[in-house]
Amino acid sequence: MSNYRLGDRPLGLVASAVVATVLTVTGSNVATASAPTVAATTPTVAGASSPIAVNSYDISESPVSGWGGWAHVYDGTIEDTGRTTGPNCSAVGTQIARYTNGNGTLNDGVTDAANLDSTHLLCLDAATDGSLVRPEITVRFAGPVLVDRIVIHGGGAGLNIYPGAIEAATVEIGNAQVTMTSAPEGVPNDAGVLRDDVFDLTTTGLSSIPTSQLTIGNFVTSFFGSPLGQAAIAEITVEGRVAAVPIDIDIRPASTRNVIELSSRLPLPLAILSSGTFNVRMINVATLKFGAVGDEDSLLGCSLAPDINRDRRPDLVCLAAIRRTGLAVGDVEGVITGSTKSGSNFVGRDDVTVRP
Ligand SMILES: [Ca+2]
Ligand SMILES: [Ca+2]
Ligand SMILES: [Ca+2]
Repeated sequence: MSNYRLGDRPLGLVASAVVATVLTVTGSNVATASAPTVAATTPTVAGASSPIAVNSYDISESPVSGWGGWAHVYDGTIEDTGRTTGPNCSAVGTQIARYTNGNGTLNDGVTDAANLDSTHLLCLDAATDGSLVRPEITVRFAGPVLVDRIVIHGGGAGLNIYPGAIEAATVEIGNAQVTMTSAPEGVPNDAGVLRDDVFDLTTTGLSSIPTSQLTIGNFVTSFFGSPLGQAAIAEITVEGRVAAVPIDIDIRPASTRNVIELSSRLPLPLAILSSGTFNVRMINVATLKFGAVGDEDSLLGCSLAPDINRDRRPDLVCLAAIRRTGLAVGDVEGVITGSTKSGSNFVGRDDVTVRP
């Protein structure tokens, strides 16, 4: 434990910390580095949580690469905030920059770099101007998703205390913010602290908000209970589900009242309507579910229909067994869900009046 000198805020702690790719920030306050290869993983299983590719990220305030002997790369815009790291961060006078619209160390697929290169060290303490450095990291996705889990990988750099030091943070999705503690995960660092920090959003309302980006900030870090004004992040990975795209449906196409009589033995007709952005020919019919919440196995069959709503686009008409829909007196809408042949999820809703 003598390697961990908390009192004097050690630098990288690895003597051979060679800064492989140091971004040089010039008088124009903008610098770039070569683009890393980003592995794109797109979930295909409806309803199951799987990796979501991070397509770009921002960091609102961060010391530039090379701070404390830690190096990172970033191919977006790096602007000088005019502030520098203060006496409570390990390297006084290092420029604090704003990173926007790029890819780099935090999404290059390398989660456990064995040295200080490829790990981004953040400052969480006061700048030389006396006010706190408050890094907020925004990660973006290719399309709307429901985020279940965020993993902040601390990296594998030996003999240092920063990987896994995050204890809590505030996660923001849409207009909602939740401050939560993280769960330790992964392999231990040399101090015995698990290197990764996991934020499980499934216990919050955040995982039900479709979003193309999230922001994480207000980081709280510690080392065995002592405050620690820095955080090492080698990678941020996200797991979640592709959010369903809304489509138009028409329950009982011949009627605007959409009365459903639970005692009726007749099948309930409903139409899935094409639009300028959705073609019913792309539907994987085997995935369709319809009922009170949209996961009911109630459909007896579907067939492509001539144009139901007279917009010159083909529609799909399905018949549902009412008793299998889960609909009950008092319900006010019916929901259909499904996937296209290419794996995109969709959801359609229409008003209903349910009678005994
Ligand atoms: Ca990485
Ligand atoms: Ca109708
Ligand atoms: Ca139509």
